[in-house]
Amino acid sequence: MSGHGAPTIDISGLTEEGVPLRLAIIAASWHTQIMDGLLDGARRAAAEAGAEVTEVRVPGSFELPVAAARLAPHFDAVAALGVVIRGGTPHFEYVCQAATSGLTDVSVSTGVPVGFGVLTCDTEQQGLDRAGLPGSSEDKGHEAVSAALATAAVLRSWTR
Ligand code: DLZ
Repeated sequence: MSGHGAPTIDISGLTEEGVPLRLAIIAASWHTQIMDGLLDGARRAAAEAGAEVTEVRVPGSFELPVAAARLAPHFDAVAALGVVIRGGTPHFEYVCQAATSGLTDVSVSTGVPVGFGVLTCDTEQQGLDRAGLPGSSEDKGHEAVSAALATAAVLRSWTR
């Protein structure tokens, strides 16, 4: 999977009706430099959309789903950010699988969009390339928030 073919999501007009979307950004704490880039991008996207933001930190990506499950009912959208880098044991697969299926479950069971900003990388360089830092080719924190808020706006327009 590559970033080729990604859509441009216009989030600038999401608060036109004057009611800001409430967004929870949940961030794991591993791999600080990459995570700082993801968080910056996530905050930038939230500001562009005029969203009302709450930030929550958890220790690792494994803890993202439980935090998302508790927060989702109180927000219009959630963005989950994590950085998992492959090591020498199968631990990587278990953490990635738990985060991915856990966050999917939360999104589908609550009906609250969860933006997937969890990087699952073979190397630290792959994470740096996607972190929205100077020199990165992709900005996955911004992408995760944009996708969650754009989806929340569509759902809000259908459920008023
Ligand atoms: C244990 C662990 C390892 C080895 N690697 C990562 C990682 O690369 N990224 C990440 O977000 N978390 C990692 N963790 C921690 C787990 O997500 C979790 O916090 C612990 O297993 C405790 O439940």
